[in-house]
Amino acid sequence: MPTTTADSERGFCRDCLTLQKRETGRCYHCGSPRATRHPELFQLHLAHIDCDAFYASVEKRDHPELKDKPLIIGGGKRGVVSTACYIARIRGVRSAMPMFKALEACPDAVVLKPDMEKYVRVGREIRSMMQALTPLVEPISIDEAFLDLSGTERLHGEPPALVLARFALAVEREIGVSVSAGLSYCKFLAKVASDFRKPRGFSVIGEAEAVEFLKDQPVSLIWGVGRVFAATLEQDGIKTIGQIQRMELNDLLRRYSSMGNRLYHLARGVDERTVHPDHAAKNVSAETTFNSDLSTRDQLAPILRALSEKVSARLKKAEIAGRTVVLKLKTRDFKIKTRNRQLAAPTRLADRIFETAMPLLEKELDGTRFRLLGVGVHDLTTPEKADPPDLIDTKATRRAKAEEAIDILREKFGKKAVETGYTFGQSSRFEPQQPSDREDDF
Ligand code: DCP
Ligand code: MG
Repeated sequence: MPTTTADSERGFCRDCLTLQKRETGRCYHCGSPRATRHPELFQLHLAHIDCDAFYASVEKRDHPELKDKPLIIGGGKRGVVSTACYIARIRGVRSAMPMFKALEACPDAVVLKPDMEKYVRVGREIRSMMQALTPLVEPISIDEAFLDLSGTERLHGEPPALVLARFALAVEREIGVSVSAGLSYCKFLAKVASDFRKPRGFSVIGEAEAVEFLKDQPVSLIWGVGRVFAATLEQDGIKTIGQIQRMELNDLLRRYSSMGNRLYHLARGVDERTVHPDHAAKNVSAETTFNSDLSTRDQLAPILRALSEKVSARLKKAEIAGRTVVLKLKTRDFKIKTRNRQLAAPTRLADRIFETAMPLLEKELDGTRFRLLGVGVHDLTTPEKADPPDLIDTKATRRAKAEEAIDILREKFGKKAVETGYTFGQSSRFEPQQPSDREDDF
């Protein structure tokens, strides 16, 4: 369906996919209120798709009698909410909320235990539908992915926006769950857009409006600005992205080093990251810069332990595992050292990551003062073959079992409920001052 400039000003209907001829609120063809209009609608190519209330949507599909009921997935061994349907969310239920609180907010909710195997299967079905649209699909988690649809217009006979809307309808019809899509010219804003009008959302952020759109948004919208870094920025008087837009690059670099660079560019809607197909990231890593330089085992080991736990948590959440453990150090004079070791089998356990990285760290402890420590896992793969029982080191198997038990307790009572010997009582001391991210390459 070739499009013209005139078409692009009119948009299309997300229900019948008819191009809109008039500037009316409803679709002139089917009367649906879901008509989408945007001046750049037919030029944009970068999409982010995220399923709506994913686990709950899958369960509602399989239990139609629950369609209009508040539904919570969680409980059982897990003491927290994994997700809640949008009806339960209106009543205040949120992911990661303790189950008793969720039931206080919504006593009539139906609670189902998660069926991970099923969700992984459905997630894969949706992923293969994405891969039929473009080879450039980058899964981020079980229910979300980036898609680069540039250059697919000839294949599909229509621009990316329509491909995306058609895809959303197909997932509803063929899989039975709904998705929200964001369309933009870069990853950062595509992801922001997909979160904009959930559920069944379709939001567009064009290049011409990006800076203006970002101006009044909170800094936490910026990819990589977590709770801790947002607090640092707030202490410095920076709350909105507009304030960052008015700052010089040099000033941001001086204040926040490499993160300053990211703030500067993303605040202006400049994001050059491309879509990497097949796996979510080349590696999963976490790092922290210290308030003052550190050099001893006693100082560094607990930090390495905490970082290993962070990496492990991300691997577990993303349903991936990795075969190579990488240690990163930055010396006082900014020299970066990386050391790595390959494992016999992929891992996603904090204990294995830590036990592998610790000897690498010990070799570097010769009095050198370090300003940064990081740990990461490379050579990512699916988790099926991860962490087999260790026949040689039976202690490692016992520790792996203990870690599983700790994971369950943490989900039940919160992250800090169980601290290991290494991290006990130190959590607040090594909160990263520079947010680290799984897409940081090292
Ligand atoms: N999940 C979980 N624990 C969390 C967050 C999420 O177990 N703290 C699981 C359940 C979700 C799934 O991951 O269904 C996908 O996570 P999302 O953050 O995309 O949340 P939902 O898809 O549930 O809701 P939304 O419509 O906000 O995307
Ligand atoms: Mg989701």
